[in-house]
Amino acid sequence: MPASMDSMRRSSVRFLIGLLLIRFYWCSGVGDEGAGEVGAAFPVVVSTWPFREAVRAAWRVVSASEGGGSAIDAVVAGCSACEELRCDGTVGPGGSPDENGETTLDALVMNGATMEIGAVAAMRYVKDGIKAAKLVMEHTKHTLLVGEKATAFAISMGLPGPTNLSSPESIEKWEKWRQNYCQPNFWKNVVSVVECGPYRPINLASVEVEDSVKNEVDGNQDGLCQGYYESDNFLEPIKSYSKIVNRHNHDTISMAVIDKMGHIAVGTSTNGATFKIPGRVGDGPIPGASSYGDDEVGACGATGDGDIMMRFLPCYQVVESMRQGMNPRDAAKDATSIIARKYPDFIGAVFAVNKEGVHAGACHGWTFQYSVRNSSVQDVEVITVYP
Ligand code: SD4
Repeated sequence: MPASMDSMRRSSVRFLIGLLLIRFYWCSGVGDEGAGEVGAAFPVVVSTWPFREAVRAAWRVVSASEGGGSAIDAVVAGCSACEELRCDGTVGPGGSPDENGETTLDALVMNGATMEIGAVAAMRYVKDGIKAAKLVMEHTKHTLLVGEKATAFAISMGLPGPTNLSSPESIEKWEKWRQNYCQPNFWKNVVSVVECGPYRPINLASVEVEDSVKNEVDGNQDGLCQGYYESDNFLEPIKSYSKIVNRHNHDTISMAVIDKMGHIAVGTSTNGATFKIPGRVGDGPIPGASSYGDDEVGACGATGDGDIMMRFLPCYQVVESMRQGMNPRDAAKDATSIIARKYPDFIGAVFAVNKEGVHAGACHGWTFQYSVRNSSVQDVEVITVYP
């Protein structure tokens, strides 16, 4: 080979190696820089309330070595932990008895990569709410199953049951409530012949009422219940739900996880509102009400008076506001303010986390706490948000 050709070949090889090296350094530069940012941002777990064990359970999954678990698996692990621990007595079995003394579960899980959702509402006799929701998402084309049919589905798909979801605490709470003439409760504009119902619409003329009931109520002029309420302070009519909704009879776990790949999942699990009317479904299993997430934008979790909040889909609102460019703090504040303008007494809170892992919370009517775990903290960090 002539010397000139040999030298040309050597320079070409050097050039190619050079190119490769440049490309390698350039990639690893972006990778490092990207990884730096990404590492600070996600994986991340955010949850309503100081539910530390639930957040740790999710973190263990999503931060595991060799890639880490998926956001979905982490959300399910986190919410399941809360169900097993019966966080605050308001998640999982054994809490929030309804008017019949029964505990039922509401739960939802959402995959922010595909926008698939699975949910169960007013589910009886199965204690694994979030796992049932995941089964709906992964093994059906539906979004929401309810009541005993949700129970049958969950058991048929392998979850344990039927199980009594009451606990000594929930039964005791319910018995005390019965002794207190079933006050407070969620009825309005009704009369009752005896305490604790059955209740009838206050305008008897407009409904069909059994004769016996009608006669008894007519005999009581304004209706027994109404007079009764007015004569006694602690039995006064419920003017607003905020009287019966507070931190101790009403909260829930809503969780958002961003995994190492940047995929987002959200989940919610709750046993709903204490002394709810049987059949009531709260915001827990309603997409966009209790939680919502989209890989392209970020995620949101909510807690509070679900009967009010679900009318506004606050988490959908938060995510869509962030999509339009709002930062998480403003989006969270805006979503709670929208509700407060119509219901100044409502109690509730949301957290927002954008796809970079930046988070914030907002609340109304109570002081709210949410929990965060990412690689910039050693353990779960609890953040307090004031109204
Ligand atoms: C509900 N929002 O059923 C749920 C439960 C709760 O804070 O208390 N959330 O209304």
